[in-house]
Amino acid sequence: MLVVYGNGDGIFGGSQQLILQFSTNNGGWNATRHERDVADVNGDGFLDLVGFRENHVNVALGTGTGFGDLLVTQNGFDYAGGWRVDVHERKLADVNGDGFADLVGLKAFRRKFESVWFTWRAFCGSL
Ligand SMILES: [Ca+2]
Ligand SMILES: [Ca+2]
Repeated sequence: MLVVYGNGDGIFGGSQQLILQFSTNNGGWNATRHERDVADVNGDGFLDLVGFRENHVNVALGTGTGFGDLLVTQNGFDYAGGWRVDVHERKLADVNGDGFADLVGLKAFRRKFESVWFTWRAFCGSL
């Protein structure tokens, strides 16, 4: 994953690779099957990487200068669970206002709005 930091005046610097995972060559990510997004899932103010994989959701916590190891944080919302990049919407947003990004999904064929209150501490203890 590449990041280009902004200078605050609309000018961006050079790109930096902050993590090797979350790519086709490192982890087998496939853009037609696996959606990737950024959100602050643990409420520390740093954006984290979130990837919807074949059988689970991966998160790599952001540090401001890089990312930690990939964590498996959620079963479901994944390809095996019927979620398709070209059909279903998956978003990250703080739905319940607790400061932690939640997983929000829309499966059009079911006409049902699904969401998971992403309670980070419940998944990961006292990180
Ligand atoms: Ca974070
Ligand atoms: Ca939340």
